[in-house]
Amino acid sequence: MRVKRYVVDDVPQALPMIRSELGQDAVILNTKEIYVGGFLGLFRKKKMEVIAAVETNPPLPAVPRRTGGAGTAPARPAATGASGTGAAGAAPNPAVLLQSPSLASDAAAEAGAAGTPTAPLHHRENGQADPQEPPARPASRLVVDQDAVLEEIRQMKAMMAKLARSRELEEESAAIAKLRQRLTDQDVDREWIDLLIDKIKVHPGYTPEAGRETIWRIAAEVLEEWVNPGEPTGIRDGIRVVHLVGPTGVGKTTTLAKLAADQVLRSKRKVGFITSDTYRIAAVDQLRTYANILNVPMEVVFSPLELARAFKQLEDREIIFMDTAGRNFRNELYVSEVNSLIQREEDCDTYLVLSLTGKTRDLEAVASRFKAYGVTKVIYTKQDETDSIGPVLNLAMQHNLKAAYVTTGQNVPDDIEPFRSDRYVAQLLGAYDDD
Ligand SMILES: Nc1nc2c(ncn2[C@@H]2O[C@H](COP(=O)(O)OP(=O)(O)OP(=O)(O)O)[C@@H](O)[C@H]2O)c(=O)[nH]1
Ligand SMILES: [Mg+2]
Repeated sequence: MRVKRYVVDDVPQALPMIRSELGQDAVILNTKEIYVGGFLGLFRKKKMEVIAAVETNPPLPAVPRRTGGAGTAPARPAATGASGTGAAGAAPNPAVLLQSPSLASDAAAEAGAAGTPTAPLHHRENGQADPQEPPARPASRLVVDQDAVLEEIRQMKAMMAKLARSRELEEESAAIAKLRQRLTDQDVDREWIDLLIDKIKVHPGYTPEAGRETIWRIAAEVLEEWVNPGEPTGIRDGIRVVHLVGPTGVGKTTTLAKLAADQVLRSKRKVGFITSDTYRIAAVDQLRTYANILNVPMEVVFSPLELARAFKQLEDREIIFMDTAGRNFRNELYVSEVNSLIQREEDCDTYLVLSLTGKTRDLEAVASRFKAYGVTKVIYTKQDETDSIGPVLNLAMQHNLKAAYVTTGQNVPDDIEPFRSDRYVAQLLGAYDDD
């Protein structure tokens, strides 16, 4: 056997040299990265070391040749069946030369372990493994390699999906891209933006060339349908008790005063107040001030047990507004506490009060807690303090929470209006020609 070492830039560069020097029957026994040249360990160049060999012994006449090639050399026996055949076994299969470097070196290593002719020469000459040679690859490494390949395939798939998505985004028309930007700025969740754009693209009025005006019109149509409560959400005529619940400082007491003033001044109903907010020192006084201004009676309750007494005191009232303490309603305990105060009869309504200045994720956390207790209507406050009103859409989509009122300032009773989906959507989308 003739063994030759080549130092090349890459394995393909060695192939013609091996073929011309060792012939068509040569096999690559091993490849590895090496560093050559340089000075004091610096500026060394990366090269590939390729060990190739060709069988020089006469062929065994009994073994038939499997593939074509030089014509006289017999085929290399299979690694498993040829264990112990020794150097005189057979010539290597020329096809090995065409394998990828890593596969060829793997094959060499495996064959080396089995003692086949593709093992390095000195392995077979003295019967002992050279301590400098890497040990034959164990089966467990094959499994590890397989896992690595699978992982690479998975990563490639994820990358392709990402590329496809970014390609889609690139191909989106300027008008759709503008809409996406507008809704992102409004804090609308990505999930609903994607869904909206999918809906727009299947709308009969849509064409890929559609300009902003058309896109905005279709978007408004879809969004209005999404946020439309479907049924009246404001205080109906037959309602007798209205509870306001919600986190600290969102404007519950102020909003209660606004709603009560509307009932007293516009609907001419007899109104009463109950407050259970004995938690904050000034809370009772705050509501009492509004009660005095509107000239309505007020009861204070310290526990759910006192509710019956309070309702009895206010039995001549046509509608009773009940204020509750603002608490950290991310805490389940506080939510269940306030819910023990809520009347559940047909003629009772509960509104969750949420400030639009809150972070979407916090609003969603509180909303999902109250939703578990059957609260479905929301009063959004402090719209005057923010430009982004996307959370209204997010909560409508995510938790099916219906907007009932929007408050737009501190003035009692003026700064409140019933929620209107068309007005909301117009504000959310802004003008289509805004730049
Ligand atoms: N800018 C603005 N401020 C508001 C609005 N509604 C209420 N506020 C103000 O928000 C602050 C808190 O209002 P409250 O009504 O006391 O809030 P609350 O939810 O009852 O507070 P707690 O009872 O302490 O939980 C007050 O300064 C209000 O004037 C609104 O729509 N816009
Ligand atoms: Mg309050």
